[in-house]
Amino acid sequence: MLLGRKYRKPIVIPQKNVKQWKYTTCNYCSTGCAIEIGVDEAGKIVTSRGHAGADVNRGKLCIKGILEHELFDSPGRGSTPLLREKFHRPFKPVDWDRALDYSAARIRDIQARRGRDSFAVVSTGQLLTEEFYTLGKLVRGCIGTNNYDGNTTLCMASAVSGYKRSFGSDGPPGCYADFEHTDCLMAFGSNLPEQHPVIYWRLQETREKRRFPLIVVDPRVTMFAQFADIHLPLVPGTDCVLINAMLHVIFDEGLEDRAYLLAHTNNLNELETLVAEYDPKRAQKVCGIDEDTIRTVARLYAGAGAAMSIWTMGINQSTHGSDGVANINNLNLATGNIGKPGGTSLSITGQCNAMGTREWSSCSGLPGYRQLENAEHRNTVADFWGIDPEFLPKRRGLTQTDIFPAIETGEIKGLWLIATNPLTSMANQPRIRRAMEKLDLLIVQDVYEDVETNQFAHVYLPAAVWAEKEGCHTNTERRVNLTRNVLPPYADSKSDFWIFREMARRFDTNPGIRFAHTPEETFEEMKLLSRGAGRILDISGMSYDSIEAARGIQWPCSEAHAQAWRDDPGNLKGEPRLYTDGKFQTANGRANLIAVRFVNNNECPDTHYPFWLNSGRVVEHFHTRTRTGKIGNCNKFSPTPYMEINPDAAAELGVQHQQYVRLLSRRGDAVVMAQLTQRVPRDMVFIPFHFHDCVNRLTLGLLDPHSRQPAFKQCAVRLEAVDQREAARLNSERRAF
Ligand SMILES: Nc1nc2c(c(=O)[nH]1)N[C@H]1C(S)=C(S)[C@@H](COP(=O)(O)OP(=O)(O)OC[C@H]3O[C@@H](n4cnc5c(=O)[nH]c(N)nc54)[C@H](O)[C@@H]3O)O[C@H]1N2
Ligand SMILES: Nc1nc2c(c(=O)[nH]1)N[C@H]1C(S)=C(S)[C@@H](COP(=O)(O)OP(=O)(O)OC[C@H]3O[C@@H](n4cnc5c(=O)[nH]c(N)nc54)[C@H](O)[C@@H]3O)O[C@H]1N2
Ligand code: SF4
Ligand SMILES: [Mo]
Repeated sequence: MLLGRKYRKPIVIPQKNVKQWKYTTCNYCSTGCAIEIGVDEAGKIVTSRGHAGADVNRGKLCIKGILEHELFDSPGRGSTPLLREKFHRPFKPVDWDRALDYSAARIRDIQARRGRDSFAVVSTGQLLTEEFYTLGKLVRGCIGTNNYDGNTTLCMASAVSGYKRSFGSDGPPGCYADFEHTDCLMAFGSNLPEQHPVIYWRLQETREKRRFPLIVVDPRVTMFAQFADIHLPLVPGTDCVLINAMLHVIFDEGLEDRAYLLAHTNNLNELETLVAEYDPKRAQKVCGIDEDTIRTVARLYAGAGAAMSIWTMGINQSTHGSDGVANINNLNLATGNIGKPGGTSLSITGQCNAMGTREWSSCSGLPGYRQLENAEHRNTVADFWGIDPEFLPKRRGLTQTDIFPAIETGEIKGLWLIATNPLTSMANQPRIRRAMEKLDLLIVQDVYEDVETNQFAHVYLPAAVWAEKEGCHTNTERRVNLTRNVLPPYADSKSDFWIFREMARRFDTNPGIRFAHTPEETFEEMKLLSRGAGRILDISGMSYDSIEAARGIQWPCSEAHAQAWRDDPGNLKGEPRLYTDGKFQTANGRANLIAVRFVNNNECPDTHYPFWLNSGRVVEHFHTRTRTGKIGNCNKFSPTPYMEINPDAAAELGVQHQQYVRLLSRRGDAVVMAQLTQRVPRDMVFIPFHFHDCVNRLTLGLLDPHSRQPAFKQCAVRLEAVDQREAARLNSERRAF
């Protein structure tokens, strides 16, 4: 055998013959990486690369982004609209006119018989911003139902609610560059290296140059926890107790930034009085983190020159989601860490354009962070759209998690699902299935015909995906970035933008309403709605060309910013941070401190169901796998539904590594493969939610009272042995791509 360097074959990167690189933004997670798609002489897509000049990713991509261009012609794509009168009959292919005429007629019929709100619309965080705006205009201005929401209720609702309660407005105040300035970073319920790999890389890069403490709060020993200086494996659902105890120490030891608190906040007394009750000695018994560690972490955080918090679903998806967010904001306000470099409270967003839907879709309000409850806002938007202000509802309608129960009760008869797959992604799947069976009309608008929810559809509308379309996303740090149209839609699928405009033509409710012809014209229209004194969500200084030239621009970005670029063309940027002057969007301009009392209202393990059921994600897959499940190299790494279980718990139950196990909850059962690992404590199992007929057959999904977001991560299950051959058979019958 020949050994040694000189005998090794050199690595050769095959020549891809790229003729042109086209500019896009990744369509998976909210990191917002800029991707260039390589097209050859014949116009065929041959490869992708991260854009080296984009500040977000600086040339990097994760596995999903690198392979994303493979999805354009992946199996299961919808090629033509489909129609059937009853969902158990076979679908028939129809042309677009027939599908849209039928849909519009049925919507009008349901609304005529049962009232406008008996038809509901549930969208997503995965369309382009211009599409969100157009959908909002269609739903609010033409169809006129108030039961209109997005899957962001499963995802970001608690962050939105917490931001609004604390700061008077949605909008994450920080940015990735804060990593370069912070002296202490605390991450709550986020597994950054797997779920936002490129944000993690940005963080890691700064930590290699300059050490500062990284504290990770997660009941699991995630990859993030393994890289942390301090890992706090708290009892699920008790983050508020931990934070209250930290605040107790901070006030008790006089470590707070009293000058900031007195100048810029409301309710200081209430907060101080409440946290006085949360002595670490008592708190440790609830949150499972010992008193000394709580004190150490509190002192580290308050003592750092600048400290920042980030969080994701471990906080949001809880019955204390909104309170958790408000309490993280409390911690940052108390230590003077808002709106300063390295001092911030930064919610890490989920989907690629979950921010875009919050900003522009009119789901929970009106475009540009306007509110239905505010008469002036209703008038402005109605006037701008050319509709009667009285046509707009005066308060928000049902959230996604309340729409499904309203289908059960018969209050809602028709549903339009756009780019979301609730049959797999919502808690308590048996109940969701029963609700769907009850619908008189279900319209599913998705890129994939084989999306599970389509089982119950009457109309299927095939949508174009990602760079088959053109438009913007907003990422976690408020950066608006562009996807250029690279290729035409697959087969006879159409862009969501086209579908919304065509649907609008079929409603003559408000004859004055007009829809722009292209996404770029739509963006120009949105700019007009975004400008104005005191508006933080200002994009009026941006244009498609300037966004591409800057590889993404953060809002607020006003006409004054645009003028600054004209004077100094190298300087294309918006504002990296919000609230730098300590002025907030509340009535008196001060941030609200919110005293958060902990009530243990979760489904906790007991003698019948002794394990916590925790759920989340793995790096290779995205959500319900409609996309990544079709991409060979993503699927290969994680093909099987599995659970993490602690080896000691497994030994006690006689469960072997890679054996199949049945899990039971009060809702249903699921069969998964056991992966023995110390990542989870002895009383917990963790299951990625990517697989159909799996974890969401078990989850309960109790709702947060403020945000209506489900507690996906705190449920109780027990384990049972299962016949291995039967389980293997069941498993191979699952959808395999
Ligand atoms: N690869 C990949 N990346 C993704 C996605 C994907 O599907 N795949 N989805 C995107 C989307 S939409 C989202 S929302 C984000 C989600 O991103 P993350 O929130 O980072 O991911 P999750 O795995 O859902 O949950 C994070 C952690 O919360 C922990 N946790 C559970 N209960 C608690 C608790 O009570 N307290 C605390 N502090 N932690 C707890 C879990 O153990 C888990 O490790 O990822 C985005 N990025
Ligand atoms: N147990 C458990 N459940 C969870 C979670 C958890 O942590 N645990 N996390 C929750 C979270 S945070 C989220 S965000 C949700 C996600 O839940 P879903 O939104 O239901 O999941 P996706 O698989 O992303 O569904 C998006 C659908 O949109 C389609 N699509 C993609 N791009 C386009 C497009 O451009 N146009 C159209 N029309 N369709 C498109 C895709 O094919 C896919 O079918 O799941 C939630 N469910
Ligand atoms: S980190 Fe997120 S945005 Fe970046 S390539 Fe991966 S999935 Fe796409
Ligand atoms: Mo999400």
